[in-house]
Formats: sequence, structure tokens, C-alpha cells
Amino acid sequence: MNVQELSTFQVAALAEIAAAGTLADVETLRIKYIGRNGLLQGIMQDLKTVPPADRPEFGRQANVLKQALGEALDQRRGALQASAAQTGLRLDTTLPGLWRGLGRRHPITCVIEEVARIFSRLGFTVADGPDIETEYHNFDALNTPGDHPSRDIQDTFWLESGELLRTQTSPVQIRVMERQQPPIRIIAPGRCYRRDTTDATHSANFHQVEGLYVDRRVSMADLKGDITFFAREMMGADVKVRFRPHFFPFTEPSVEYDFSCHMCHGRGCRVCKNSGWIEISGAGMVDPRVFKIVGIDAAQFTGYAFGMGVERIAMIKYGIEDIRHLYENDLRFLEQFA
Ligand code: 2NM
Repeated sequence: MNVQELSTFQVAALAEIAAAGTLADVETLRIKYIGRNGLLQGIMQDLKTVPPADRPEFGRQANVLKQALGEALDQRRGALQASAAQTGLRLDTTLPGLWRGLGRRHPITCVIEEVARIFSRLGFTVADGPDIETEYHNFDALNTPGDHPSRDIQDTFWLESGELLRTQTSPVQIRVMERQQPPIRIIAPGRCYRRDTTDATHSANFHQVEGLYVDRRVSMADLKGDITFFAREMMGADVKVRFRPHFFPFTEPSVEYDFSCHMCHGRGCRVCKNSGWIEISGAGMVDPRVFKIVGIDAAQFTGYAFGMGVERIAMIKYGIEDIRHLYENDLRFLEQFA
């Protein structure tokens, strides 16, 4: 190589270094050009073959080249590191970790687990099913009339497919009864959807736990006893339960049930709006028409079913005054439920 070739070589080498796309490429080029067995090393050996008169100039140029290559490699490496840092790709595995604290269960989850734990002691297991339901499982099989207002687009989220977002978890119980003969003892916790305008006590997405017990000679006495057992386990040993006549299409007879207010022990307070009682939800003996639809012989079997709103239980149990706290994921709220 002569002096002229040396300068052509330098231009090509610098262009190649400037185009290196990764830190690994830069390292490969460093080895190629200025490594122990690199091209520059070879050029230095060429010095011997250069005519003696040209040697000082060649040597000077070779040193300039070496320095230029070294600087170009450093510069390219620095630029790549800087852009990696900017895009967050740089990972320094030697940095100590950040302690971000432990997470904890959401109060809705706590209540569902507590309800499941209490009913498991009565022999109930947990069943689940789809949030997107058929009209058949959510309404028809529950003996809900075709013109019942709950089917209205004002109340139910209908999908273009003709399916809907379940308005209760009872369709889970329909699905269990379709495939299983008694004895059946299940609870069905999960999300439900209704076209409600959100306020302090309503949400379009809420949670229910429904229960179903079907066997020979299941009676209203079982229903009252089991709900009362649940109330005492959930709210405290001195809680009383009262049942009021009601109507549901899927149970006959039907009741609504209230717990005595655990805040004021029935004396009357803000939580129970001075009535001493807190309305929980409904229940009843499964209507024989529902048994006929799912293929269970109503002459041999009877059953009770009940529902409860999970948010409502959580609000009463923990003294939460606005349902929206449960959905906002504000840590100042959530951290109170250790
Ligand atoms: C309630 C109230 C009363 C109920 C009925 C059934 C089924 F599938 F067995 F017919 N499941 N859940 C029921 C009964 C639910 O919630 C307020």
C-alpha cells in the first residue's frame, strides 16, 4: 500500500464504522481494523516494503489513520449507547431493584372468597360460566316472560349477534342443571351487566354471588337456615335475618331477605337509613317450570336458590359509602383492605 492507497482505505473504513448499527457491529469493526491481528497491524508491517524515502510520510499517515479509526469507533459506540439509553433499551443489571410494595386482594375479591369459604362449609362448590350469554340461558330457561321489562334494551346490553351480557349469574346455574342431576350444591360468583346509570349505589358492571341447592326434600327451612348461617358468619354472630314475600319468575315462593344492621344492631343509623335492617337480595324455591326446562324431575326434587350483590355486601361490611370507590383503583382506598 502506498500513501495514496492509505487515504482511500481510510475513507472506506470510516464510512463503514459510521454505518455500524449495533454495539456488536462496532466491536466487530474494532477487531477488524485496529485489533491485534487487524488490518492496521498488516499495514504497519507493509512499512518495510515501502521505499525508504517514503517511509516517514507513510508512517505519519498510518498513525493518523490509526487515531482516526480509534476515534470513529469510540464516537459510534457512544452514539449507539446514547440512543439505546433514550429508547430505554439499556439494561443495567447491576443496579439495585426498586421496592414497590406488595399488592393485595381487591375488596370485591375478598368478599367473593369469604362467601365461597362460608358456603364451602355447607358443601357448596364454585361454578362459573360465560359473561356473554344466550337469551335462552339468561331469560327463557329462567321462566322470564318474553315481554318482561328486564329483557328491554333499556335494561340489558344486547349484542349484534343476538347474545347479551348476562344480567345475573343464574344462567350459570341453568348450565349446571342442564348437565348434572341432583344433588347439586353450587354457588356462582361473577360479573353481571345492566344498563344502569352510575350513582353512589349503582354500576352497570357489578358482581353477584348466586347459590343453588337441589336434592330430595330441600325446603324453605333449609333456605332460611343456610342464609342465616351465612349472615352470622359474614357479618357477626348477633346478626338477625328476616324474609319478606316477593316475586321472581324463577322461584315460587320467592322472598327478599334483610340482615339486621350490624352497625347499630337494629337501633337505626345512617347505614340502614334508620330502619334497623339492610336489604341484601332475593331467594326462593326453584320454580318447577325451571326444573322442567333443564330436565330435572320436579316430582322427585326440590331446590332453593338465592342471589346477593357483592358490592352491596362489601359496602355494608366495610362501611363504603359510594360504590364507585370500588372501581377507581385509587391506592389510598385499596390499601385500607389489608
Ligand atoms: C335471585 C333470587 C332468587 C336464582 C334462581 C336460580 C335458578 F337458576 F335456579 F333458577 N338461580 N338463581 C335466584 C332466585 C336468584 O337473585 C336475586
